[in-house]
Amino acid sequence: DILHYFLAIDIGAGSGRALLGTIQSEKIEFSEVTRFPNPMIEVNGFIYWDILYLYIQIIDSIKKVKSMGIEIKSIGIDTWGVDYVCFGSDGKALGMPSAYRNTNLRGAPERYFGKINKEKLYMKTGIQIMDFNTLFQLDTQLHEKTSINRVIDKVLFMPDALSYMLSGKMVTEYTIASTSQLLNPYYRDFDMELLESVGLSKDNFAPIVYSGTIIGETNSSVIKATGQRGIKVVAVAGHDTASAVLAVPAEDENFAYLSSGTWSLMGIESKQPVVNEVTYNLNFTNEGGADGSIRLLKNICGMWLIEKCRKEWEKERQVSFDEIVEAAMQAAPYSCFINPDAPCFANPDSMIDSIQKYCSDTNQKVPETIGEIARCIYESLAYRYKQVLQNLQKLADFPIQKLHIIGGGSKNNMLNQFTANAIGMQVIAGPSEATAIGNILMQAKAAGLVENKIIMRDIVRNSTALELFNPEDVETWDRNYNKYLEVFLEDKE
Ligand code: LRH
Repeated sequence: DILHYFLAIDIGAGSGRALLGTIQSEKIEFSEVTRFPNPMIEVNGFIYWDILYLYIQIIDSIKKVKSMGIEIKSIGIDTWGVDYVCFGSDGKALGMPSAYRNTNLRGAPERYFGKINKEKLYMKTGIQIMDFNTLFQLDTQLHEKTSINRVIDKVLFMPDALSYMLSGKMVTEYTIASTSQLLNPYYRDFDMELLESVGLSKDNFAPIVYSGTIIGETNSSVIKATGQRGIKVVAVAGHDTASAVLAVPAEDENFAYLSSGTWSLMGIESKQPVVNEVTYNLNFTNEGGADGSIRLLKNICGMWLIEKCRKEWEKERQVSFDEIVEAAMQAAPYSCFINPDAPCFANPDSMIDSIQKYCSDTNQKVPETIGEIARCIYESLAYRYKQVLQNLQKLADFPIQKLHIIGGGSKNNMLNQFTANAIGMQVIAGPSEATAIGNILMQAKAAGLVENKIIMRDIVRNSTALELFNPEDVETWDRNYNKYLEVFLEDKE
């Protein structure tokens, strides 16, 4: 058997990585090719993504693999959700793509509800209302009379845009499109009324394809730049969270997952969309899964809180994540709590100031040191997970017996233990590279090496070391949960 090499490009809203993977005798092996930053770049008060820089990172990773003497079978790209690039009828990009944390999106949903009311919109799409959903971004673009509006031919979501730059072929991959709030979750297709409401039609999007579809081959520009002959470009589960969920090392169906990175995405798998009064009031989302299942989940503000604080601490000196966790461990427990999802934490000028203001506004001890602030964040996250998990159990038609934590955040053993304590349930941590693994597995499927999700998950379990955390101190954690609830400010400004 010849060994096939798959190149997974996984780009989050902060950093990206390229991993090279192979699958052999029911095991996946992978190694990191490169890692690169993906900063939001502010120019004249507006934040952009640098799509050409991302393209160059992909080109460089192909070159690097080539210099190792390895032939790549295929390449697949996954990214964060909701953002997109607009193209003109000549196939050229219309400007730099806007980043979803732009403050011009504040209040965008409320303005949009004048067109289609909130409940009707939710019932049509089953998507959690968040300022930055593609629907609201496109509506804001229309409202602000952005100069490119008149010449938009196609809107491509971020992974599809990068695949197009590599292959010259345009597709709309289903999982990434499902983050847009433009799809009907039952038909898995665009909702015409929603498209019209933002001045677009189906012609403004490329045809929808499902994960595992081969889009084409790398084009002559890529061949010229890399010296590598044509490589297949595969539409993997383009939404990073969908790729991650595919790689949950679950043995059975009675689990919830937490994909932990800049965001904490907590949810369950469902065969059907769950869109009703309860999910509407809880603001749960129904995103598309890599295998056609539904990811019934909630976006929870995750490591963003720590990442932003760290940037501020680093103005004085270098502060590693290990140091932050160590300091948190030393700090006094249960001193103060925040609602990680309060709007004041979405993109504040200073995260530290915002956390301190939250605590003083709610008459709590105001955290000052790195350890105090980090402890406040980690404990509050653990309680937020408990709160969301309780709601998930109300929606699940099976008993949730364990929580799988995957993604970069799963390396934080202190938070894993806090989470197990708060939820009173076993936590299984790992793999931390779930997203890239899901990406590789989907390419392997396109190559005919693996058949379905069950086999994929067996492979993940066979190949990665998992860590178990059993609940401790449950009574104390339960008692302090009430304190968290008392200071829990709702998502209203
Ligand atoms: C996580 C993620 C999440 C989206 C957000 C914009 O990386 O894809 O699922 O909601 O980014």
